[in-house]
Amino acid sequence: MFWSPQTRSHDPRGEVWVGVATQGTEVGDRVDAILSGLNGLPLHEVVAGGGIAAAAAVHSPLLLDHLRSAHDQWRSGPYLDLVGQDRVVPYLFPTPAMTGQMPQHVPSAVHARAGTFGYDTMTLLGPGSWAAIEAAADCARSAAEWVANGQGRVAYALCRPPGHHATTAGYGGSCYVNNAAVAAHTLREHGMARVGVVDIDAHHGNGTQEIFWSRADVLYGSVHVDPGAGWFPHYVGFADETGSGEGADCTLNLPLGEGAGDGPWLAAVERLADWVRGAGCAALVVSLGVDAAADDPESPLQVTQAGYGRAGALLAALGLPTVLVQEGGYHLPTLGDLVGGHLRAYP
Ligand code: SP5
Ligand code: ZN
Repeated sequence: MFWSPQTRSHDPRGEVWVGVATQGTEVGDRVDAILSGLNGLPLHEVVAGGGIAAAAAVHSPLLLDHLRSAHDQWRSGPYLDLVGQDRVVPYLFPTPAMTGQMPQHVPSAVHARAGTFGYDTMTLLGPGSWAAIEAAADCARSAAEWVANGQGRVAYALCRPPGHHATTAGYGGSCYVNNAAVAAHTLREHGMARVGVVDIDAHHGNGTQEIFWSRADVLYGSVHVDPGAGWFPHYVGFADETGSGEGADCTLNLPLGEGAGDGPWLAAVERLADWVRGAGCAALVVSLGVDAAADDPESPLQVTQAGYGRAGALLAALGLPTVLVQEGGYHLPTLGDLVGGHLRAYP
């Protein structure tokens, strides 16, 4: 496993959800809850600095600049006095509804610019956020390099904050930089001809899908709760999204109805594994969210801990060099066992 203590330093403090300031769910305590389930896994050194350099291959430099600088600008702007809180939160978004066909400007005022890159009101930037974002990307990068260099076949990156909702030029869904895309890019860079990304987080990984949408060298497949039933990310993650251009048929979405448990969920994981096998992938990235678990507060799926273990066995049976990247999972009492149980299925 690859983990850095800096991943604790991001404290979003809260989320603004449908107009209400709610307690944040993507909290630093998640790190310790996960670590408690990983006793005995050897800890490898995370090389600092490579993560964001690799992220620049899959993200817009403007997004990375914004993430790096926005909180400092907020702190040195009038916001502490004016609004009385120190987290960067967008309030206005340049969607087509507002700007139509007109050219879009990137505002210099940070409370406005935040809406250019941040696409929801739940994904805040605080004083330690950038350090954690960097550390999470470094974990993914180091894990992928370790696998690509043949030092081991399976590596787990305990990334926090998570990444699969981060798009080429946007952040949201508690995600800032796409750690799974960093891992996939790294494996490609080391000559793995084709990389399959399998996303078993309860939510659709719209960011990863968008990043690789038109590419044939990285496949994206996901099982998740049906966004059409009212679940984040709402606009993306439907079964008719299959990729475009060279990436045609390189995206596979398997949305499940609310309340789906081990039976349909494992059947979908098996389909994703078969799809990756049939496509001749040379390496695998698993977006390991454990929020599909029954007692998770953020999704209505009903997967058991045994189900997460069984999913690990299905993916391990591919026999591919594999990088697992931590995504969501919010029920602190069971988080460690869910992640640990999944990882222990890999030989
Ligand atoms: C990485 C990941 O799992 N991101 C999930 C983002 C979805 N967040 C949506 C939050 C919706 C409302 N949460 C309200 C909490 C009340 N229990
Ligand atoms: Zn999730």
